[in-house]
Amino acid sequence: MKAPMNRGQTDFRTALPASGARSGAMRWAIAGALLLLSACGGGGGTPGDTEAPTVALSAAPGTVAEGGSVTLTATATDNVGVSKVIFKDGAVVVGEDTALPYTLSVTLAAGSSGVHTYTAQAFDAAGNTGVSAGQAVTVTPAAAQAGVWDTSTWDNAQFQ
Ligand SMILES: [Ca+2]
Repeated sequence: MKAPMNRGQTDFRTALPASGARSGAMRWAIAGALLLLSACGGGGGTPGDTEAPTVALSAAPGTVAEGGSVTLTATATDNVGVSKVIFKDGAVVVGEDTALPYTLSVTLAAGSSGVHTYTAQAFDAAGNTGVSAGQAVTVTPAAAQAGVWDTSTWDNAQFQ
């Protein structure tokens, strides 16, 4: 029973060399991922760093019309070093920055009117994270800023 099964496997690999190569590459990728994971678990060069970064966020302007943009600026510090800062609008990640200064420009699309609460989350190399307080930005509908009918002009046109 064993001999025919072994021969069957050999035939399969010979017929599909690409498949064998791909699984080999996958195994290599998995080994690499495991190495990365173990490196992170070891503290990323700073064993025992359990201190989370602190981060503060500012957002300007505080009120913007749809189609406009808001600049988010985070100030983050860590006992070892900040590796990246991600920016969130509510629970949605809107971007990240890995180098100083930690900033992001967010464009408010049509239909996004309302109050948006932004937060910044800072990470260090050991995976500790700190989250800023929320910064509220009010987005006004585009119609309230432009494109409103000037009825006094309209009435004049009717009378003339
Ligand atoms: Ca730290």
